[in-house]
Amino acid sequence: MEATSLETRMRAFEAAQDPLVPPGGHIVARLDGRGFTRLTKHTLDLERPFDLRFRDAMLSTAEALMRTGPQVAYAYVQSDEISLLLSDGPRAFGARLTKLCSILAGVASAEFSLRMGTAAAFDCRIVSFPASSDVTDYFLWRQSDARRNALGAHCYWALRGLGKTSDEATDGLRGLGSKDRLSLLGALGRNLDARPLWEQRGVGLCFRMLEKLGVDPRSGAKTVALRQTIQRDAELPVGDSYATYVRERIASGKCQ
Ligand SMILES: Nc1nc2c(ncn2[C@@H]2O[C@H](COP(=O)(O)OP(=O)(O)OP(=O)(O)O)[C@@H](O)[C@H]2O)c(=O)[nH]1
Ligand SMILES: [Mg+2]
Repeated sequence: MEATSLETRMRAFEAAQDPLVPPGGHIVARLDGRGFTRLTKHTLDLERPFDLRFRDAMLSTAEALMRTGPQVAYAYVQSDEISLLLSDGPRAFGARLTKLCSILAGVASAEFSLRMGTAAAFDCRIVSFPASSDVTDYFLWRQSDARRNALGAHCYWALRGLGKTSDEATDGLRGLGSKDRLSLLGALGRNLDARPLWEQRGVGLCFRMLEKLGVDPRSGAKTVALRQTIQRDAELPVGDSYATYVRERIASGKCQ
């Protein structure tokens, strides 16, 4: 077979399995650490249930993703997951879904592994939301997941601290709703309200333009250059205030 017809035939197979990001929607990418329960419990030596070095590695990973190529209007980090609202999602990497997903997962895996000094991997999924209100609901949903995870994790490690085995602690929490879990924590002398806000609310990241003052070396005139920095917000609002906060980022594509 001639080389060009072989290429045409092979390219057709590749193209048939290379879906495009749906046009016109609001694109969110969510990356999640693969097998991080094992990694955080057995491989790494971490504070439990929350660890600042782990959190900072996740935030650095989110920042690396924000600088990868696709424009990120807002990033949200909680536990081992990172959500990115892509403002040019339908266009990045020729809108090729597998290319977008694999590059984001690859960058996240590499950055986090370098930060923590051990091999770690992330998966990535892409969701296209038809309306901006769906995007707001999405981030409210992930934040409520952060709250539920934080409550569960504090209860679990409080029980472990009393000498319970992993199975006993898990069984002890099975079927307990949020109210019961809060009561349990209270009975064990722990107060979630005394913990840093980021544990229950996650951390938001967005781009901010900063003015950098300088001097033109030839004329000596004062100059102002704009520099793009990433702002981390570890004290996010909740409920309606968080919905407004997310809406502002969807509208402007950056911090307010
Ligand atoms: N010690 C510690 N563990 C953390 C921290 N943040 C997240 N984790 C753990 O990371 C794990 C994330 O869980 P999941 O993403 O649900 O589960 P997974 O094991 O990663 O499984 P898959 O995502 O399905 O591959 C949980 O076990 C959390 O307790 C932290 O700051 N400190
Ligand atoms: Mg995970």
